[in-house]
Amino acid sequence: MNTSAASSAPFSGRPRLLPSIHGPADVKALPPEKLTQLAQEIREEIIAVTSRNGGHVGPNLGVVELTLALHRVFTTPDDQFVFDVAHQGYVHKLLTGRGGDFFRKLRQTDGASGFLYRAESKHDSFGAGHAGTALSAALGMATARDLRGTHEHVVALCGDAAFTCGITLEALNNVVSSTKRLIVILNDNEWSIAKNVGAISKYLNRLSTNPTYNKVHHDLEKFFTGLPGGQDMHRLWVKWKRETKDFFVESSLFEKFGLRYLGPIDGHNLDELVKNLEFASHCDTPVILHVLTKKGKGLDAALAHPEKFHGASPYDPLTGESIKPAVAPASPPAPNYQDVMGKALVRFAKADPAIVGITGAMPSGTGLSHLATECPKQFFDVGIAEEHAVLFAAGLATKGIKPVVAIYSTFLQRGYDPIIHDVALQNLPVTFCMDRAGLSPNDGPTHHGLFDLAYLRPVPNATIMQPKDEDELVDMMHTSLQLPGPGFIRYPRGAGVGVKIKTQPATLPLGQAEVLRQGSNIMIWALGSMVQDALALAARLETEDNLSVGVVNARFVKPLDRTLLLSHAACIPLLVTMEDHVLSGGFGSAVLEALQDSDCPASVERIGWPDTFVEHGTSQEVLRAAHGLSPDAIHRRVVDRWRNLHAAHVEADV
Ligand SMILES: Cc1ncc(C[n+]2csc(CCOP(=O)(O)OP(=O)(O)O)c2C)c(N)n1
Repeated sequence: MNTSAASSAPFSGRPRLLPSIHGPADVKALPPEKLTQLAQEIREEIIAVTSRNGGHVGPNLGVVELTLALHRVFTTPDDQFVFDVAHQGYVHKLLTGRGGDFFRKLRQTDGASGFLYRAESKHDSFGAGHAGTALSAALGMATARDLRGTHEHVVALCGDAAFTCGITLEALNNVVSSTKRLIVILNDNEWSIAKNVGAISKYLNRLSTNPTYNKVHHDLEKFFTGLPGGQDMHRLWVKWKRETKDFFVESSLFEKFGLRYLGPIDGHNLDELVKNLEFASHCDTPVILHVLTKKGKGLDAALAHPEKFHGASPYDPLTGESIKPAVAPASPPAPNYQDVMGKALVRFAKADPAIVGITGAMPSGTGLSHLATECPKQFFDVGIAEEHAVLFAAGLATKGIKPVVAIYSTFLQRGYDPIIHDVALQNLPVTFCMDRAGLSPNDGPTHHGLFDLAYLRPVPNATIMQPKDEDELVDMMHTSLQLPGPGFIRYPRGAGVGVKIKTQPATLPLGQAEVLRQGSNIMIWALGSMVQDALALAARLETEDNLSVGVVNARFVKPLDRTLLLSHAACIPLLVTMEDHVLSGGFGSAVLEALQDSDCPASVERIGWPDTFVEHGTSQEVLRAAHGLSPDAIHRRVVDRWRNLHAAHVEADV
């Protein structure tokens, strides 16, 4: 099947099967000999759709047989599958009535989400987008089943990198004390987004490749379960192993946690998968099936470049090359914020060996791969372990190391307690680079970085900044690295503005905003990525509405430039705040609080995201329009507010 792009050659001429799969019952009804053809059609569909829309190519191509086997043995929605991250749920979607046009609009407005959602289908028993949640959630569901006295199966599907998450290990620690019936699938493809890291990953590798363990274990397992009263004999064997302290046959780590270990199992062999899942479904102890899969199976480019094809932008399925825009841009595209951050960190780290970078399994996504290549000793990938990343940084900082923790805004939510309890309370100098602050349009609500200001603003000792462009990002990193306590820098996904980056970064005066344009009717206080929009809005208000509009680049959310703010409030009739963040607790809230605290009555129009989870969508523009944040909608709101204000003033005068 490893043709360049899963060609249908072996089955050409046969009627296609996928269009007749409308739900799990159709999968079950298919004769076994047709499953290989169905698997191939699924791969073709995934490649066709992701090559156009982008998406999680490798993870899904790797679980085609596994998902088919799950639907052959179990029956959703009665039985429940909990997918970790849920980025590998495309096959499940195709088998549960979400194929056709809905799937072809994957990650687009009105199309299938790239993750699983309870609201999208009754076959999605639990939603996700962040890693490491499946085992805990599944354990909760299994325990609820036991409490309610029902009998459905609960299956947790976890990637090998999920076992680098503390939550997974916390759940593992609780399995046997919570339930007797839980099926855990360890989908081991040896990759996180990058190559999986850490001791557990090495252990899994030993477990799957140690021929002695496998052979002896497998043969004995087969022998005991094959005896009359197999389950009882198996129990005896497990007991004997425990009592002989694994002297003859080493137990897997999972057996030490009380789970029965089955494997390793070839994750592309449907018969073997079905047999093992059927066996697991009859076990009266929690079971873990160690399934070996190939990330990207069926697409040569994905097999050759697992990291790129973990989550890919649109690509040519034959060459694997990313698809460039049809019309070449007039000027070279601006670099991505992540690369600017990564390259700046290399410069800082080369100049100061005390500077280190920490990522939670996302070296490329955060731009830290530059540091990994250039200064490997100053680079740490701690796995999907954001809580640990923050604490690890705190520990480093106590010894004079200057850690830069690069974590997406949404994933830093995992590190909240150590941010308060360990970093901020002890006022430790740790710099946080929070990429993807703002929307992550195709990914949706699990990935939008819309809450970080609200969760960081109340934290004492925190300095919070957002740059207006990539040059200011470097200035902010430089500034943060000199702070006595924690500095948080948020910036959006994607390309910068295209400005030149100074050779020598500037130290920004703490808590000082920058006036970019003067105005006497309206002053727009814009944060970071909204500064360009604010400048465009100001120009439009001037030309179309004859208003004098100024723009401030706020730079700091905390400490806020109160002096400048109060001076504006004293003489400018309308203030507008603009931020790529929810309104609750965000930048506009900080402005309102500052004005209120100074008893300064001012009219403020706040522009930001509403109090709702923003769905996935085709683009920023589409989602902004859907939530009243398109440039036209913002312009209308500001003009309306100005007119109302003006009308109120006139009324007051008469
Ligand atoms: C809390 C959190 N941190 C980081 C990520 C980004 N992320 C998405 S998938 C992934 C790797 C998952 O690897 P694994 O569980 O082994 O599944 P695979 O993709 O290999 O099938 C990471 C790090 C995330 N989704 N959630």
